[in-house]
Amino acid sequence: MQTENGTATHFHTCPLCEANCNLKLVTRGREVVSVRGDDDDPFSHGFICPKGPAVAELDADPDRLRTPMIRRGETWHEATWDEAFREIDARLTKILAEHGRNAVGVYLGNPSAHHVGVALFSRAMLRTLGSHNVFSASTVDQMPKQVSAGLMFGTALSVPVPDVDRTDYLMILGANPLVSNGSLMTAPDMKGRIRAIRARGGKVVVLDPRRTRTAEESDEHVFIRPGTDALFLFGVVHVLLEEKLAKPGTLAPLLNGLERVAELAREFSPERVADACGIDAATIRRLARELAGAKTAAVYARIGTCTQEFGTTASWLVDVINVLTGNLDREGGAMFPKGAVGAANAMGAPGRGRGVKLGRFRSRVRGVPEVFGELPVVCLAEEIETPGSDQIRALITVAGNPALSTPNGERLTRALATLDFMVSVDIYLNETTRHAHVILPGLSPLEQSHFPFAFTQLAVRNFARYSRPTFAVPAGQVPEWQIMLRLAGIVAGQGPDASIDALDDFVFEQQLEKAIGSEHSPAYGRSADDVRRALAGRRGPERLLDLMLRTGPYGDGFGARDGLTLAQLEQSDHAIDLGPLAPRLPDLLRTPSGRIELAPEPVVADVERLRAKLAPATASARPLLLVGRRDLRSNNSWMHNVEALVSGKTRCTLHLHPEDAHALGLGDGETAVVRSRAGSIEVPVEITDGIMRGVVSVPHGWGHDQRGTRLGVAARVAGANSNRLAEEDRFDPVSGNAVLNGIEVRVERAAAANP
Ligand SMILES: Nc1nc2c(c(=O)[nH]1)N[C@H]1C(S)=C(S)[C@@H](COP(=O)(O)OP(=O)(O)OC[C@H]3O[C@@H](n4cnc5c(=O)[nH]c(N)nc54)[C@H](O)[C@@H]3O)O[C@H]1N2
Ligand SMILES: Nc1nc2c(c(=O)[nH]1)N[C@H]1C(S)=C(S)[C@@H](COP(=O)(O)OP(=O)(O)OC[C@H]3O[C@@H](n4cnc5c(=O)[nH]c(N)nc54)[C@H](O)[C@@H]3O)O[C@H]1N2
Ligand code: SF4
Ligand SMILES: [Mo]
Repeated sequence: MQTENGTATHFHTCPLCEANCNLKLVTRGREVVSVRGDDDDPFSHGFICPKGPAVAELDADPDRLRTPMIRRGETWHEATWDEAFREIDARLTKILAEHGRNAVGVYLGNPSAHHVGVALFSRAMLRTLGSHNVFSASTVDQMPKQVSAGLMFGTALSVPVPDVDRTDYLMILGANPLVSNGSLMTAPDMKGRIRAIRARGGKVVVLDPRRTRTAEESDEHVFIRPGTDALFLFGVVHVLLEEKLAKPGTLAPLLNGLERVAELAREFSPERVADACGIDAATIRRLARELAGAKTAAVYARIGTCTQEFGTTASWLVDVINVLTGNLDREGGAMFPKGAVGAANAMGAPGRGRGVKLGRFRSRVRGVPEVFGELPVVCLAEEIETPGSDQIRALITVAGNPALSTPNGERLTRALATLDFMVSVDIYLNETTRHAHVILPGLSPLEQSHFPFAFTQLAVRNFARYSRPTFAVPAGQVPEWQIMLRLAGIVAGQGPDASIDALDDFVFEQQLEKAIGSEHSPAYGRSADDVRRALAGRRGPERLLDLMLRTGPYGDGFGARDGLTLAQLEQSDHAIDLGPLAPRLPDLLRTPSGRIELAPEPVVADVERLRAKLAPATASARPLLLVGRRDLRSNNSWMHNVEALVSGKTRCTLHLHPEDAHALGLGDGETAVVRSRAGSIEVPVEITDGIMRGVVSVPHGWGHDQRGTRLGVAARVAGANSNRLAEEDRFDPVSGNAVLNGIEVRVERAAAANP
């Protein structure tokens, strides 16, 4: 929409976090004049956080890379795309020829999940490469939840989300959605939603070792000792069964393994877990009764319960409780969204499937099992360092900063420096990409289209929204889906100039076969030629998206019925509302049994390890435990180069309880050294009673003081990398997920800084 003063209005989904707010942008030429929330969007209703407007500064950031870069020694040179791809081809092809596929590793970072082009086309690159050494940010994040959901319901994204807009009781563990804006729960404006629960007479309870902003908005906050959620949740299960409060109702005929759960829960009485959790038994019993007694209730848990010692067990127990209280799949409980595209639980035969298989291969050095086709990132450094066949000699990183975001950042940093060759697809020269030999820059978010590919499968209300690019792709830049395909061409041995069109067609044809081949597809029976013709004007992500939308659960089946098409979404500046969550059982299940596996074998087998936690510990023998936290103006490691977000108070501080500070002789603002088995960092102390005694907190994603980066703003507010304290030998054995919370640390005054 163009106006007389030369400005234009555009709408674009904010790509920064899972909330997927719609932004209303006013532009003049290539400049963004203002960014606001889109009041007319039926999904985000005008909500944005302070990071939304920062998309404009990210777009304008002079440090953001716009040209491919090649490094010779310590010096970076700007290169043409052809030069960059020729360099990659020459060096990767040689390594592949001499050492085989596993010699090339890949790391996919978090933003790859927020970019439809990367999300759809990185798979082609990975499949063509065929390396076992694929890693991602998922194993420093949500993998435990995906494993537990996969085992219980049959696909890795069958993750129940709390029906926040209708629930009467919400229990939140290890999540701070007022600051993070929610994860595995796409729900803009959680503050408004929590207030609404309370306004309609409901209750919100938060269990967290910190009194978070979410806790402050809630009815009750309970401090919980890090890493003990599985014990607490077992305590709740114990009470539900012992006091005969469990009432799975209509779910009962769908359950396998209820007896096994009851057996396991027997020894985890509230009285036995209380001490370890730091929560008295009476409180655990009361919370269990409240959950059972509420008209509707949902238990929701996130990062704090995933990135810890018992990540899968805790994630599993959350849904066991949702089942036992009869709240799974019912309005106001924990429900399954129905994603508009790509939802494996909405495709193929309903009600039964192949389920998930884990551990189909193992990492070379430590023998850690694979999860959903990738290896845990805690194994990355050793796979680079350890000589032998299948040693990683070359690495491709895509939208990731593992040097800051994964355990033992110092060791990984050293390992990256030893690689024979490294390519990074990224928008910054940062702590990770400085080790690359070639950097291929992605685009500004405003120069590309957007579709919340994974997140329509995780939203608290079903919706679809497509954003056209606000700005055209600048001359001489390349969309990331094409970068993925050119890399695919190289690893396929087709050289640096393989035809993008041919590769794009190849990816499309494979998807086409899947999309119309199943008798359950709404487009079943359409000829491939009809579909090709219908999509003739489209290429790349848009062609795939249109195909997936139209053959998805809301799609028009290419004329078979009334339904969604990409053309419809393109015509709408705002989201298309697809209604409140609706019950989906039993059709959603893809387990081989066609039932909910309430006691999946790999999870049950790990309960033994949890039992060891029941042994009483004396308070004095309890070490300080480190947890993380997030700041509203931060986004993992990579939005720290935006002045508007990092100005003001120092954010990378050590939260310390006043009594712990007193015992350690540390004052507010003094510099502390924090040490773990992996390493040490120095951070300023911030004394606060908002943290549990015996627990300290440092946010992750900082540590921008490393040489050879191009982050003018971030380097001034460097902070320290908390992941130098995270230990690469501690992970949740079921999912391979790293332990980032509940790390034993020692804290003392820094000698140099405070003589
Ligand atoms: N201690 C501790 N560590 C944690 C966590 C924690 O809670 N505590 N949280 C973990 C979690 S949840 C996550 S998701 C991970 C994140 O781990 P990573 O994904 O490895 O790290 P990010 O900080 O998200 O880095 C994103 C990278 O993508 C680049 N980038 C941004 N936009 C684009 C784009 O459009 N295209 C391309 N090609 N690149 C882009 C950025 O420059 C940056 O290099 O960190 C984890 N690490
Ligand atoms: N502002 C901002 N927003 C973000 C991000 C960001 O970096 N900054 N990152 C995005 C990403 S990638 C993700 S995955 C999401 C994550 O979103 P959330 O899961 O909401 O993550 P956090 O805000 O880190 O909240 C985790 C909470 O767990 C608590 N905790 C730590 N250990 C334990 C424990 O053992 N038990 C319990 N019960 N609690 C514990 C911490 O104190 C913290 O309050 O946020 C996303 N949104
Ligand atoms: S909450 Fe903030 S960062 Fe997340 S999508 Fe909305 S505006 Fe963007
Ligand atoms: Mo994440």
